[in-house]
Amino acid sequence: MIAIRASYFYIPLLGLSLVGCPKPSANTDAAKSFPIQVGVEGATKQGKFQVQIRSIPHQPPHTGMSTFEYRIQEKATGTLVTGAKLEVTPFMPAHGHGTTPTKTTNKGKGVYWVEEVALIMPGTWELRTVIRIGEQAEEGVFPVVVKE
Ligand SMILES: [Cu+2]
Repeated sequence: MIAIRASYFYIPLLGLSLVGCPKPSANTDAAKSFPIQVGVEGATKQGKFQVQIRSIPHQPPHTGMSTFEYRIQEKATGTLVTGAKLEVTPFMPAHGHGTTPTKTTNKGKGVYWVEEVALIMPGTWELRTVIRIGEQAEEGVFPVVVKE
């Protein structure tokens, strides 16, 4: 009886070892695949923009470097906002400190990437975000709970 159980136990393990570990993906645009599920969603303070935020390599993000994808729509009409400039300041209100992302890119179709965001410790952070179109600007504060 013990021998039979042992054989059931080992067969799946052998199968796994043949599959092996996935190779780490290259850091290219093509390799960046954000989750389908939205991580954080909210409106800017005056209600002009509706924002959906997703993150890689983890959602919710882990301590370390993350990339956030913003998808921005006009809240009233649902129109994708294509011509905006984003200024994102990650801030940890409980500790009074933040960090600065190094790269923000307009990817078109209402999608913007905020890359190389250093979330240096776990806990509740805010993505303090200014969305600017020409002379107009509106701020949104989007909370993110960062894991270990
Ligand atoms: Cu902190």
